[in-house]
Amino acid sequence: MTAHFITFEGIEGCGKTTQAKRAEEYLKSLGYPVLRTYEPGATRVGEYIRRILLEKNDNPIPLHPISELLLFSADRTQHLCELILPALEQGITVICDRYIDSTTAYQGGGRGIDLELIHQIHKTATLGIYPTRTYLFDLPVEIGLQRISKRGNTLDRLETENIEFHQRIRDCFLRIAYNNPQRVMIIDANQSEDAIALIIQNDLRELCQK
Ligand code: Z5A
Repeated sequence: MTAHFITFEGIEGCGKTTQAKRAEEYLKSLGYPVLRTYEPGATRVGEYIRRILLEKNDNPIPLHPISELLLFSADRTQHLCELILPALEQGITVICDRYIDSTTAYQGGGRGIDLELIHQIHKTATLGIYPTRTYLFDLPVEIGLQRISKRGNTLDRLETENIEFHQRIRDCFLRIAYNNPQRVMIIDANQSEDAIALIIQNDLRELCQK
C-alpha cells in the first residue's frame, strides 16, 4: 500500500474521533504503519494556537474571523512540516482528525469568509498536500450538539455558537462532498459505531489495494 493521507471530517459530536481510532486499529491489524493525528494542536506551536482558538473558557479571547482563519492555517503548515509530511515520506499512512474541509466549512460556511480567499490560503498553508480520502460524518446538528452537551464541560468559542451557525457548517460540508465525489465519502453518522466502522473498513480495504 502506498501511504495514504486520510481525513475525518464533520460537525461537532459526529463521532469522527471514535472512528479515526477504529480505522487506525484496523489498518495496524492489517500490518500497515499508521500515524493518527488531529487539528488544531498536534505540534508544540499548535498547542499554543489551539489554546487561543479553543480554550474552554466563559470569556474566550476575542478574535476577528480572519485571525481565526489564519491561526487554523498556521497550525496546519506547522503540522504538515513536523508530522504529516515526514510520515508520508516514510510510507506511513496518516489519519488526520480534521483538515482543510473543516476550515472551509467553519470559517467559510460558518463565519461567512469568502471561499475563494480560503482556497487561496489552503494552497499556501497545505504546501500542496491534499488528502486522498476523506470520510465526512453527516449528522443532524441537534444530535451532534446533544452528544457534546452530555460531556458537561465548559464549551469553547465554536461550541457556543447558535444552531444556525452549525447548520451552515453541515451544509457546507455536504457541498464539499458533492463537489469532490472521488475524494469524499459521506457516512450517515446516525448509525451504531460498529456499523460505521464496518463501512470504513470495507473502503479502507479497497484503498489499500491501490
Ligand atoms: N476547526 C475550525 O473551525 N477550523 C479548522 O480549520 C479546524 C477546526 C481544523 C476542534 O475541536 C474545533 O476546531 C472544532 C472545529 C474547529 N469545533 N469546535 N468546537 P476539537 O478538536 O475539540 O473537537 P472536534 O473535532 O469538534 O471533535 P468532537 O466534537 O470532540 O467529537 P467528534 O470527533 O465529532 O466525535 P467523538 O469524540 O468521536 O464522539 C462524540 C460523542 O459521541 C462521544 O461521547 C462518543 O462516545 C459519542 N459517539 C460516537 N459515535 C457514536 C455513534 N455512532 N452513536 C452514538 N454516539 C456516538
